Amino acid sequence: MNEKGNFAAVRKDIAKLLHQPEYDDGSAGPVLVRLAWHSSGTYDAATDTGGSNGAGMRYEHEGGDPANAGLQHARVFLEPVKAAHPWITYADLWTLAGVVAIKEMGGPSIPWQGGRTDFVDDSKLPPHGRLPDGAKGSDHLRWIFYRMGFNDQEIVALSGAHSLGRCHSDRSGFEGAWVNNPTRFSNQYFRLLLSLQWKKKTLKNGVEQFVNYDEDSETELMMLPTDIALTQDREFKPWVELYARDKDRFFDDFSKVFAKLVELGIQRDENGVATNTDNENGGYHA
Ligand code: ZEM
Repeated sequence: MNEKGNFAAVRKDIAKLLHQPEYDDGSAGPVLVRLAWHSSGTYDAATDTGGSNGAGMRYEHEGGDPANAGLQHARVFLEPVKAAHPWITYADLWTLAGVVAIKEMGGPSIPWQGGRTDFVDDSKLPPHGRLPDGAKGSDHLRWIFYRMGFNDQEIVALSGAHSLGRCHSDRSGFEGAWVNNPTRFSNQYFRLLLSLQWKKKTLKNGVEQFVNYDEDSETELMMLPTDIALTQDREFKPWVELYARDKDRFFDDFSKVFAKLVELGIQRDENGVATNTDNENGGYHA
């Protein structure tokens, strides 16, 4: 097989770079998941702008959005993969890396298809402020995620990605991890949201987040105000409860909604071949 379009080879190389003993909790996985999410999560369904096509984070307009602080680490991790498979677009590589990382960290298989373009269409550039602000509440979550075309159930399922990774005070201002094992994909985030007692804490930088206050717990865990909002909202809370008790249901729903996320703004013909692409990479299937 011609190497061009060999997404299986790319998947293998992504899986190989996840182990990063010097970085965070020893894995590039969580920050790669966040890269996939932020490249797609700028989508606005009403104007068909934003989304992963264009890989706009390579440039200052989108890369310089304060919401994307720290994601250069994820992009640097992936450079050797791009060098080894120069035919893949960055837009495909970044979304595929999230999908591979989730699987390698014990999460579900997520359907993924290639064909995203790196062509930057200036008329589709997302303004800053399209990504959610963790300091806010449920109204804000609905405002942000309804714009992309998600419903309440999907908002809660997507939020379960916070079983991965951590907050860094020099990136978002928040600090700490949501769960004790942040390189393992699980429904632990939902379980802890319901089982621990969360209290507000003001960090030295003035940022407010929630921390657990069980005296015997070894490490301090955290939740964003938006995470706590899921337990305080009548429509969101039943989904938190369901995903806390039914891990398989969470994995199924997460797989579907993450697949939908990385497809935002990608148009395909009846054979699944991407059509809003100006290069010849469209149409290869993983
Ligand atoms: Zn996150 N997220 N996110 N998120 N996120 C952070 C980290 C990670 C919100 C948010 O403000 C933050 C989704 C949704 C939402 C991940 C995945 C996904 C951080 C910490 C913040 C502040 C950044 C830092 O300091 O490095 C908010 C408000 C969200 C609205 C619901 C969705 C959806 C995700 C994927 C499906 C991941 C994996 C991380 C950990 C990154 C890392 O570097 O460890």
